[in-house]
Amino acid sequence: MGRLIVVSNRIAPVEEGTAPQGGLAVAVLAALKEAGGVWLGWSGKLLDAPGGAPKLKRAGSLTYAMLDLAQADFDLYYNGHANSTLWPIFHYRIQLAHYSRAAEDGYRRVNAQFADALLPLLRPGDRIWVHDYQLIPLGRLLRDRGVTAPIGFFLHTPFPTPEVLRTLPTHEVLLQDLAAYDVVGLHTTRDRDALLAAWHRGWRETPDGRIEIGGRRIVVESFPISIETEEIAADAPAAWNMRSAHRLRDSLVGRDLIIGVDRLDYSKGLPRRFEAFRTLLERWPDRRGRVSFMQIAPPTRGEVADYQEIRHQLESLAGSINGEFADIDWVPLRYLNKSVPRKTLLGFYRSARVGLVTPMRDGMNLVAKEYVAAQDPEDPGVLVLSEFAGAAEELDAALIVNPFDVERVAEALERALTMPVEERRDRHASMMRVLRANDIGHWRRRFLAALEGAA
Ligand code: ADQ
Repeated sequence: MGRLIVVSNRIAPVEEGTAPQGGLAVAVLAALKEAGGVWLGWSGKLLDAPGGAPKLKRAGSLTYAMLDLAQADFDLYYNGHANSTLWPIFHYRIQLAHYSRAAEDGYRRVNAQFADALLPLLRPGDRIWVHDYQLIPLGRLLRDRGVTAPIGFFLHTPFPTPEVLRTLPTHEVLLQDLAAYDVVGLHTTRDRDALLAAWHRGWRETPDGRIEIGGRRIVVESFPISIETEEIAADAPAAWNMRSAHRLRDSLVGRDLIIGVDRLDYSKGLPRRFEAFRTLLERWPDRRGRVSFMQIAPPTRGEVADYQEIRHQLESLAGSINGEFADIDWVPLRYLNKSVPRKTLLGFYRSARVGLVTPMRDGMNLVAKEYVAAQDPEDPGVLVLSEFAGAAEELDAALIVNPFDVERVAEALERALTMPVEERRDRHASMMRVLRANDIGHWRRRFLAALEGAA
């Protein structure tokens, strides 16, 4: 088995003796440690002019290759085409997409820079694993440069249906880019079907389940990403006992807690989620003073105007809900614009009677899975989950809601808050079976096996 080469927009080098933050970093590092290899990505540093070769940092059998980017290119590539065009379209928010040729040119230029940076680092026998919508053209750019190694691509976002994809003026190019990979991985069967539908009649399925397209045979499959299920379940009791979790529960003085944890992103459905909580307090007045909703949402992509707007909208909504319902000793909605350390988060999940996860669209949503894994199996909380999160395909024992139906989400909250412990245990056990069978290690091994098969 050859080395593994991982390419992602951002690279997260882990200092000796510390643990990686987040499931993806955990999965990627575990894979890289097993096989040895290289992780190439943007260093986080921006320059006035394009930087040269990536800086290399060795850690055992693993090399971090950190690429500096020019500020002007980064604006077009990351804030521009990736986050202001592809992200909204892939999340079915076509009104929010701001396509420009200049931004797309910048996106392709940076992808070419990644390809050029990778070329001298490659050795015979390597396998390449490219991550996410920022780097879709990379596979074809590597092929153009003569790379014959197996190249896999995993998309962390949803893939939109053909009519939505068509709003991207250059969708044909994107579809050709994707066809240049040996393995294309998506979160759900829905996303896989959408990609195959977008390729239209240009493909056929071979007897071994591969897809023949453009004279090549490739694997196109759903690989639902997951979490470190056992580690989270094992760490959660201690996290529940941390000072931060005690502080939180002390402040609740026996009230039920509903928790939401998301990056501040318009795809996460936060305005309607706040409205659903307001509806709960309106329709069930006896909930007033007896339940608190804590939404943790650190701002991201603050340079993109639509993100500034959603932030203002939420501040205004939170203010209006608290203004209407708060009492001298009760603040109904706690809205925190900050990130929380992972361990602390586990303690918060376990302290919450309800996990409220209502994106309008989400590739998978790992918060939903983490919330379930962190529960006390004897007295678990209830997950209220959007049908438009990829996680809903696996976690069908959650209370599944349509996030566009605010009344229905409020009803699900009321149902969750009154659910008998037997039903909570049954639903939790059923979801834990799924999360144990498909944890992050399983996800990584399945993808790498597919890539190996392509070698
Ligand atoms: P995200 O959109 O970032 O990921 P998600 O899947 O929920 O969404 O992953 C977020 C991760 O960051 C989780 O591990 C969570 O614990 C952590 N996190 C979120 N908010 C936090 C906060 N306030 N403080 C601390 N940690 C926080 C993208 C896609 C998803 C897909 C993942 C992985 O949009 O659909 O599930 O990639 O493929």
